[in-house]
Amino acid sequence: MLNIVIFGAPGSGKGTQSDKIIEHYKLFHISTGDVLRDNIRRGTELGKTAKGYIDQGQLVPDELIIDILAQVLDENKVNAREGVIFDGFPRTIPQAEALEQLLADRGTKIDAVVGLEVPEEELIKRILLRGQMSGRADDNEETARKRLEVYHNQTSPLKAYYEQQGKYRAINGLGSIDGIFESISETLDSL
Ligand code: B4P
Repeated sequence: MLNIVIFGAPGSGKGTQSDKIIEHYKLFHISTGDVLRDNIRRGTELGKTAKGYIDQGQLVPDELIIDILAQVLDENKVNAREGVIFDGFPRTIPQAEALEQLLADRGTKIDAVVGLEVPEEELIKRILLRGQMSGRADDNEETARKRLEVYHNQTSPLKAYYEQQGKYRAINGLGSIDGIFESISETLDSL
């Protein structure tokens, strides 16, 4: 069983690389961003609450996202699967601690954290490009800069958190999508 977290700033390629990792390693994909956007599309109570935060470039509160994650883990019986890739979760230290507990309760753990490292101006460029194509409300310049600020303040401390546990694996997130995937697979195959 291989459980990994794909970690990085907004626009670093988490969703893009997750698709390739899932296909190759047959992992089960959990993207908290996708779960939230699906709820927004369906107009659920959760979606209405989440939209307010996402459109402002803020994180959805920890309690809410941790409950959602617990629900997704149980609905999909993840402890009986070959492995899971967590995409966009955890994004804060309390979320990381909760994930550790949720997995321990189910008899499993995180094996590695793949950190996609990309310079800030490239991140903004990618987000704006995606905004033009997808029309995602949070993919405009003002919100993108806010998301990056939130990332630096609340999410980036997780790098040191996982380094201390010896689980962090840095990947250069600049270059072709296939080239980056190759670096990721070399890392995962060496685990
Ligand atoms: P997410 O859906 O996770 O959005 P994201 O951080 O922008 O990453 P995403 O996966 O979509 O983008 P990617 O880097 O793949 O979260 C959205 C919002 O939901 C958050 O801001 C937050 O409000 C909320 N949320 C989600 N999880 C939460 C949590 N745990 N706690 C609290 N709130 C939470 O790709 C970006 C673009 O780059 C793509 O268009 C792609 O085509 C392009 N790209 C990828 N690789 C490339 C490459 N090598 N070269 C050039 N372009 C590339």
